[in-house]
Amino acid sequence: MKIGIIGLPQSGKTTLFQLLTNNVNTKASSKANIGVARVIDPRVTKLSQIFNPKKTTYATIEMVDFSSLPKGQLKNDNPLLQALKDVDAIVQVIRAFGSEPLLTGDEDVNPMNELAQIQSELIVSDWSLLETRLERIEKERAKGVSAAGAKEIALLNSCKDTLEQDLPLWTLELSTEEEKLIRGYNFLTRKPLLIVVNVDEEQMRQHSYPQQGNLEAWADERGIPVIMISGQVEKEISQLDEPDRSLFMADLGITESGIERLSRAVYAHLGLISYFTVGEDEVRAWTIVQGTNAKQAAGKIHSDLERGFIRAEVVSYEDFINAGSMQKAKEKGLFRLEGKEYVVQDGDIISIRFKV
Ligand SMILES: Nc1nc2c(ncn2[C@@H]2O[C@H](COP(=O)(O)OP(=O)(O)O)[C@@H](O)[C@H]2O)c(=O)[nH]1
Ligand SMILES: [Mg+2]
Repeated sequence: MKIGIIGLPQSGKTTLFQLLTNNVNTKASSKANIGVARVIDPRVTKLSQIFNPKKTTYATIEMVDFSSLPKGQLKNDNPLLQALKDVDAIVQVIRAFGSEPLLTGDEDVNPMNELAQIQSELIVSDWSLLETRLERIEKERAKGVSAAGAKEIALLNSCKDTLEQDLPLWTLELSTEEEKLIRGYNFLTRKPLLIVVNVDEEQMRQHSYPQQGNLEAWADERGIPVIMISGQVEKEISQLDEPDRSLFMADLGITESGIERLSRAVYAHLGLISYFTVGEDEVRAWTIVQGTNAKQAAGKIHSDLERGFIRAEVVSYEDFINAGSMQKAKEKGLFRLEGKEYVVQDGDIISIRFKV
């Protein structure tokens, strides 16, 4: 899974990227920075303490830090745009800290304006793609060589209408068939969106920042998660060891780092869950889409496990922790033998029986 971080210059994208990926050497550059973020899951940490395996593997998310997107840049055949088309979700970072004049052209921080500017860049980008495509289809039809069917053309036109009303394409309710027809376009405004508001320490303590009400109302209406993070505070948290770390966080009134909150929000918004495999060799988290069955989930580990799938031995994380050990969990009958159609649940600890 790949997440693209976008936003105006100086909003804190690179800072966030560095925190997420532990990549402190990233330089500001005109290209996109790519890194891998570990999804901090306390359950994996706990399982690792219990099994003491040779290796502990957290789930990961590939992060792309897009250098800032100046006005109009996404309209062109920009390599950045190509890279952005490739992500599974977009995180827009918005600056709420500081009071220096900003690139929004405002005298003070203006989160709503930052939001509007970037969102309109995305809309314009999709719109120009559609316009080019529709023009080409028209020319081809005039020559009688267009492969595009009437359904596709009608759909593309309704997409264009939507964008012309200044609405992102995820506001369109599409049938599975329509969804298939436009999948290849990789429209930016059809990708899941999350918003990170970058605040300073004081704002974090107060739980407030300029225009918070407006921003949250905007996001609520659209079902978009808003995560308040302070790049500055996160940096400090990441540099502290226990118990100072917990003390500092308690002082701020938070129990989870912003990075943890962000990964949880990404999982929830994209409908992702984790299941675990455990043992002396490795404790590992696997990411799957909600609704994945046991056989498909086994395929995440290895195609042989999917092909030769017989049964899955399953115990939930909670049951396992409450029982205290695998042995006790088995004695208490908390282990279940599930078939290939079993829908894997978040936190399932699974062992696959297979034969190839
Ligand atoms: N005070 C404060 N400064 C921050 C915070 N996050 C980032 N910065 C600073 O803001 C500037 C721009 O950050 P950067 O991550 O490079 O922004 P980008 O242009 O969006 O990649 C840098 O000088 C950062 O140190 C924050 O939460 N608080
Ligand atoms: Mg940057």
